[in-house]
Amino acid sequence: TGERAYLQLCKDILANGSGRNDRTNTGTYSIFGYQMRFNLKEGFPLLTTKRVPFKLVASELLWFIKGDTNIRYLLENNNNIWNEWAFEKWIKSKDYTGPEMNNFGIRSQQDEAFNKQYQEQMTIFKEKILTDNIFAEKYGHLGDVYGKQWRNWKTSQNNSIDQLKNVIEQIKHNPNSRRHIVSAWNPEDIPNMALPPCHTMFQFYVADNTLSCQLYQRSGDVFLGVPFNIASYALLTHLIAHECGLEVGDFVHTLGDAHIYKNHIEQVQTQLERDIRSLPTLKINKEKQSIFDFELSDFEIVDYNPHPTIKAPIAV
Ligand code: UFP
Repeated sequence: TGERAYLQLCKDILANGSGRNDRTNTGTYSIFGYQMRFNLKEGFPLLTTKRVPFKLVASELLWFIKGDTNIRYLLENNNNIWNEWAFEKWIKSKDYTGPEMNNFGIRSQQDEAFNKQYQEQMTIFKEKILTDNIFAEKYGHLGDVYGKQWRNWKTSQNNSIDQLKNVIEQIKHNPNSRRHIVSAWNPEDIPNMALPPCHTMFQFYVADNTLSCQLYQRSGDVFLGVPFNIASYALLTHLIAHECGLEVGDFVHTLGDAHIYKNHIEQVQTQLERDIRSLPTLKINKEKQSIFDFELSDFEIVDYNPHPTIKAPIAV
């Protein structure tokens, strides 16, 4: 199964990864170029060797699909995965007057007193994003990240391109096309993004009434990010197949820099000791057709009985 391929990726990195320093100063073991294949007919690829939070995957994907780039929607859905990136912009702004928060990612892990201050400031920040419209407009945006590029790519002529809508139309009307591509990598906009897109571009492929998807991910945090990314693109493939009246085929996950952070090694080892269980299945509300109409309550994961969550610090 695909999960075996994921665990093999972890083993390969531990065995052969180069020790490299990285932007976050955490340090990684990394390899370059790797491919995993998940047959979506075998079940929904949420890892079973640790719990992967499907609700967070789904609300983030709906946020991309809406073309939204403001963390407010995520917070309204109790999704905290992008907070650090928005918070970073806030603490660097001239409006921020709280205690100095430089390098909060690393320092909050090393210094308990600092961590307490950081948690306090983060709580205040989240509350303001949720309740203060003007503040949310100013500090909730992450820049021209995924949602913007997928739904509203700005052209040099000042038009906008809805890549997601276009690709769905093409899948429906010209399924054999070899050009079913959505790109989040917009070189001109990179300087305006909180984080340059990790999942850089994806392509669809239709054969025998079946929809497959391949993702090129330039950079993958294999312990924390990648399990999430797998589930997200599997869900996207299901939704588009649903709208187009196609079966689901494979999700092919191609990675550029595939790395395990040095402070995730023990967690990975714990996970590798666990046995793989049977995959859950995804149920989608059949009353709805268009990918643009779905809400969180339209999806359900059934028969998911994973091993417990494994906690690990995120590198910011
Ligand atoms: N990362 C992922 N998946 C994602 C995402 C981020 O693995 O969906 F948004 C990780 C990869 C890397 C870090 O560890 O976040 C991004 O850092 P950089 O831009 O330096 O590659």
